[in-house]
Amino acid sequence: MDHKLVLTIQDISCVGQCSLTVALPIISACGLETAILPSAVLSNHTGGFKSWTFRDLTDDMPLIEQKWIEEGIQFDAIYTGYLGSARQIDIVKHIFGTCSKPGCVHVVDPAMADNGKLYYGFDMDFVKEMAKLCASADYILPNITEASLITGTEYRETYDEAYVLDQAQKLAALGPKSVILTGISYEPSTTGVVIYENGEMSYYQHHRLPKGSHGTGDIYASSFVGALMTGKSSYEAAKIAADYTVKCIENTQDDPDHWYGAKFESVLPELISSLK
Ligand code: PXL
Repeated sequence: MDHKLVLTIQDISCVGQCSLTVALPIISACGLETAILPSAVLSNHTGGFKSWTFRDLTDDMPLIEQKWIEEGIQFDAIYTGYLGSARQIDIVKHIFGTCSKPGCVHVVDPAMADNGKLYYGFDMDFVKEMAKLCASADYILPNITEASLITGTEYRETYDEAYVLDQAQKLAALGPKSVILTGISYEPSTTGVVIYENGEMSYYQHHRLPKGSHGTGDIYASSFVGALMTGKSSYEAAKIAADYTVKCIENTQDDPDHWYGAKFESVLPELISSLK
């Protein structure tokens, strides 16, 4: 495998096992050089803690980009996660244009909502901008809440294959090469991921654990990027990432004190073996 340089753009939540503190170790563990562009620094994530600090780094982002342009630094892949504002989305689109090697893979996880609700601080203007970023990506990885917001269709807690196909087709019509829909569950005991590519939909189903964990979307997207950039197909990468995410949740579910994230670190060797 030749050496690959991956850039990931998202916040640093200092505590809470999400965004950059997940993406950097996971993608690095996959054997890929990982560069970061922090969009903000928070004391901890916004999903369940009482409060947090938020240092917005939006103004630094174009300055950092400019240095990379001057140095001729370009990336084999750019993966974006949680972004703090519509202006950051514009900056990211610009970076796609200036810092991509020819053939650079653009992966967008529109991390902004779950369980039928937008995360704290986001509104429909942000959703509109995120839809535009998805349009300029190669791979997008929304959950069903994010998909319904982006496509402007009704969010459903229970659904059938026709509903999921409709979401996937509408998302693909925006422009990405592949749509990976996460957390797709047709019956209570299982869940899975849908891969929609070249007009065809496939499904990888796996066991559903009774308790989810915060940050698993970031674990999923990071391990997907890791597997994809080590040469796996979209379907294989989607499957490897799903199996790894399940292991991370299994590794955490018996520890009630660990409510804020999933213990992904001690099962990293299993992710690495699945790439062989
Ligand atoms: O895991 C997504 C995420 C990332 N970053 C921050 C968050 C969240 C989800 O709540 O609050 C700051």
